[in-house]
Amino acid sequence: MSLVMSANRAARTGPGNPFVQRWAATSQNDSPEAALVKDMAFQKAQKISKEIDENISESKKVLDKKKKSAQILLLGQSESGKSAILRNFQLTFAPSQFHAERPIWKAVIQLNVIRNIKRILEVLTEEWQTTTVVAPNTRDLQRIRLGLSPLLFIETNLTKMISPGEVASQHRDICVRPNGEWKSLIRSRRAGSPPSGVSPDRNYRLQNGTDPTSALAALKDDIITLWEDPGVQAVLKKRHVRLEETPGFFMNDIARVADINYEPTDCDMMRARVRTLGVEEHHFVIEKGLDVGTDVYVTDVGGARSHRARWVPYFEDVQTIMFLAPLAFNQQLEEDPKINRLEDSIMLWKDICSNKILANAIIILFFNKKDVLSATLAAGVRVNKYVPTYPDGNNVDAVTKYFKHRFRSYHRRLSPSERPFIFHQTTAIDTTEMAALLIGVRDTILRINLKSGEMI
Ligand SMILES: Nc1nc2c(ncn2[C@@H]2O[C@H](COP(=O)(O)OP(=O)(O)OP(=O)(O)O)[C@@H](O)[C@H]2O)c(=O)[nH]1
Ligand SMILES: [Mg+2]
Repeated sequence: MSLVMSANRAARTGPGNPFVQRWAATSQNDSPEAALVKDMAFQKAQKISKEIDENISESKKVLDKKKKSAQILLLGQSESGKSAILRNFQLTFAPSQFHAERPIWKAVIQLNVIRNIKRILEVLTEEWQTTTVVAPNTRDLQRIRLGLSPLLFIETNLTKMISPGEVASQHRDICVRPNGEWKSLIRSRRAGSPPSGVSPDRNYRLQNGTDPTSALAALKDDIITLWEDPGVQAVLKKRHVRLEETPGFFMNDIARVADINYEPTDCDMMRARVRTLGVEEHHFVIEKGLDVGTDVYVTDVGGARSHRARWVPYFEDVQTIMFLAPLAFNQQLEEDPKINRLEDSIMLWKDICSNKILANAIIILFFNKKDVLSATLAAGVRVNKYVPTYPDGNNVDAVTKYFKHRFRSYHRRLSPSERPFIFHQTTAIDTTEMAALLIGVRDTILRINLKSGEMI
């Protein structure tokens, strides 16, 4: 839009404009000084105009390139998996760019782990303060808690590096500055890790405790003892703390993640949790295959309720929306625990389908977090306890079929004009499954854009 405006502005002010020509033409009545001044002014105007033309031509090139590329907008509530899908896009189509970010995601995962541990210690402390019953191993656990205290210092340092300005533990999730600024900060400020293979003794590691890798390696055994202790598990259960269900949960992988030589796997990088604030525009170039060199633009948004008003300026001209709706029928929104997650997704879906600005956009629906749905149903949680209208059938296929039908009927009824209903069920942390699916999705997008007359 701004490019079109500047093009118009240039047409109005450029040297080809008759008004400019008329104004600049030297009148026969002008004195030689006046003629000179006018001539200089004309040359200046021409120079500025040439610069504007060059800028416009550059901007047009960018715009044309954007038109010929895939442009995708990711929408959905917070924690629905938008950023994880974006990372899968990178891994599938621009793997070297994705893998170059491994050290960044390592720092994020370490902070995720430390916040997991901190949460456990907080719950234990609350328990010890409010109960008079002393379990036989309480003293051992208290000793472990004391031994893990250097992690608080590491947490502060990591938070400063990843998310400057945020007070450690202000939020459960890591919140970062938009548009990759945080990644550049980590690259420039990352503390050096000990050389691979070097395994210094515990004291050495603690003295060098500002390095999260060494500190976690030194404390690994204590962290495992803490997490695997049946008493600790019982306290977490009693206090309804389901760490396994929180994003960025790595406690079951601690032996691996706290190893001195730890390098995140692709799957770890999908599971790392960073909350998106505002709107982030990502660009990458397809590195291999038939579309090598094609540009992909993906816009990722913060899904929390307070962020949604910021999506609207990005609706104009959008071709494809990927809408993520995990079937989290038994969960509440983190930002507003009175609201059921699935109900929120349905409301949002209705808003997006009926939005007139998005009338020409293709919306691809993803029921993400299939693995979580599967585990929830396997644990015996019944859908009709939360959704009274749900008929019987507590298995993934039946639940998916029911909600797919509901989402499809809103799509058909509320879309301002007819458009295809495209649906996938996904597990964004399964990189192999996602790669195959995203290649298919990319083909669908290109096919639809070609049909609608767009040059791809
Ligand atoms: N188990 C499981 N976890 C997932 C899946 N998809 C995403 N996650 C995890 O869920 C958490 C939240 O995912 P994000 O991609 O950060 O969610 P988001 O929609 O970008 O959230 P906001 O940035 O707050 O809007 C992350 O830790 C992801 O790794 C999935 O299919 N299965
Ligand atoms: Mg996000």
